[in-house]
Amino acid sequence: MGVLNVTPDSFSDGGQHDGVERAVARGLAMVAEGAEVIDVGGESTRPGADPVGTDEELRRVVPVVEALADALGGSVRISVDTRSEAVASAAVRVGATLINDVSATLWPVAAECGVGWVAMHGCDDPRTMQANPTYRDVVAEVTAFLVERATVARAGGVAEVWIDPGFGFAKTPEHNLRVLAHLDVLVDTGWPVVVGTSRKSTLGLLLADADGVGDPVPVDDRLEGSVATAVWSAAQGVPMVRVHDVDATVRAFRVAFGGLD
Ligand code: HH2
Repeated sequence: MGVLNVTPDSFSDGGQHDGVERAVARGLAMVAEGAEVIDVGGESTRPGADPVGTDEELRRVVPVVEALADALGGSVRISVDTRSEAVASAAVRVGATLINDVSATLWPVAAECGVGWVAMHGCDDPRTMQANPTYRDVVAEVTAFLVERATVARAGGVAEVWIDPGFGFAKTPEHNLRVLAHLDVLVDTGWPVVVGTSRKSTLGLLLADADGVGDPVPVDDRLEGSVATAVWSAAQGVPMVRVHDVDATVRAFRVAFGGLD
């Protein structure tokens, strides 16, 4: 899943894909690099981000999904990364077939529209989610939350349900690493898992440690961490990773998984 943020303020690619033409070009480039899903998002949910009004989010997302769907002609899926019911259903009307829902609440829209749904853990409110994340057992609690959400959605009529532990959402770096180390627990639930570690700050900390420097490495210097954690996730049985750097990830996957029969 390639990330296409059409926002001015996303933490790693904000403002880079402004305008429908530039956004579509980036989406098509990711398809050429090997992405099988393009995830279009019009609201940053980075820690501390303010919510975007529905009208503005619609204005950013819908024309891009529509133009991309036209250009792709159904060969590659489009997902819409949103917490808004209105944006999710508008995006589906113009060609999205997957609702990537960091709020884990929008399954009724997916049921009504007959599309897939990703339930992510941890994003109740980006303004406060990093204030003091506390768990007794982060892996067990995240898993229980996601299985409950998935079960409710399936019973409510969503045929295609994915679960995502929400790396970087309402979690300390230690929580993130614990979740990552125990992805097998999520995979063993039987629900298909999505993981999005790409360019996130926990990787900046790990890379700083690896480099022996004090401060987290900046967001544009986290490629190895992004690729390594994507490969790790896939090796644990995760069938979809959400990444900004599609080319590097696909190349790494070819080496890691495409070798001997
Ligand atoms: N992470 C982000 C956004 N959406 N969706 C899923 N399913 N999983 C994730 O881990 C996830 C997500 C945050 O990353 P990004 O879109 O790059 O940044 P921003 O929220 O600043 O736009």
